[in-house]
Amino acid sequence: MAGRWTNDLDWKDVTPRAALLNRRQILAGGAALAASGFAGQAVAQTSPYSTDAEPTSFEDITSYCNYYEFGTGKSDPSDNAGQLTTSPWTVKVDGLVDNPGDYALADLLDGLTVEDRIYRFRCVEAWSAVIPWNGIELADILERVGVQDGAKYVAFETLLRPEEMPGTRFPVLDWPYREGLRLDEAMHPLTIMATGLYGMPMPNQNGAPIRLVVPWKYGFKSIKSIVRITLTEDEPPTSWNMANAREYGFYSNVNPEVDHPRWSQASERQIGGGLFSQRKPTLMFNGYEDQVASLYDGMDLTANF
Ligand SMILES: Nc1nc2c(c(=O)[nH]1)N[C@H]1C(S)=C(S)[C@@H](COP(=O)(O)O)O[C@H]1N2
Ligand SMILES: [Mo]
Repeated sequence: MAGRWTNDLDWKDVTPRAALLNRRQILAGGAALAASGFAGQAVAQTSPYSTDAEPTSFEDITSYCNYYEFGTGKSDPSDNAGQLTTSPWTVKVDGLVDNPGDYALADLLDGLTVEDRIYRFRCVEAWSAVIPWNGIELADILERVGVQDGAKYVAFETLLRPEEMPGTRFPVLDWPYREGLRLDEAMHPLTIMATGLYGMPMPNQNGAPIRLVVPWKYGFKSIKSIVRITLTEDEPPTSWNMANAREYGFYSNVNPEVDHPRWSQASERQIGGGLFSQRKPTLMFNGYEDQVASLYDGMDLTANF
């Protein structure tokens, strides 16, 4: 089988072509990628879940990153993640599931539909981007492994491999990086496991070979390079919450009305716009309010930040 995630083409080989991609080509990307033999049968249609905002350039998305396992500077991931071995890749699935096991990534994803999803992306640090992801709905993967009654949360873990991840030699966070979602958030069709962006395999610095994307939550919820998925009854511990519970809640839904203790969340700076680009207002649930607000009916979003 020839799924996109099994492709061993290095993203660096295709950067010049990527830099030329414009939005029309992204939308026509299905045909173009199929013609290039790149993406097998799994190339998608334009999704109703996609924004029509102009995507941030490939160059900006791949050079301004947060991936603390490779260092805390914005260019550390692009400088240091090239050495990460992403194949073979095994994902452990455990906890309250019918089919637990250590899955080769290609087996876990085999036959599932890879969709193009152009999503707004908002970091808790108040920068933002528009990213054309390629990914599989997490719900499809969870259905495959069989969620058992009693499961209420999904926990995720990132690879911890100090030989290849220089940042993990420092106790910046309690490694491995851990994140979690409530099961209904995980099952929401906006929630994807991304295997690529701009129609290319996921660049290492953006979380190769597979990372979570939850577009209505602050970016740190979108955990990279996932090696473990656990279905649990109790809310799982999460890295940023463990590091500073006062500043980083479990939910971390984008909310312009609830400020971070050290800065306002009312507006954001879109990356790639240059030093003097204007800030724009941050939207409730990052603009996904119509789709996700009902998940939080009756919840106090200030207390459950
Ligand atoms: N494993 C891991 N996942 C991570 C991070 C990290 O440091 N380690 N940073 C998070 C943060 S703070 C953000 S904003 C996004 C950044 O994703 P990007 O670099 O692809 O834009 O990844 C998130 N996922
Ligand atoms: Mo972030």
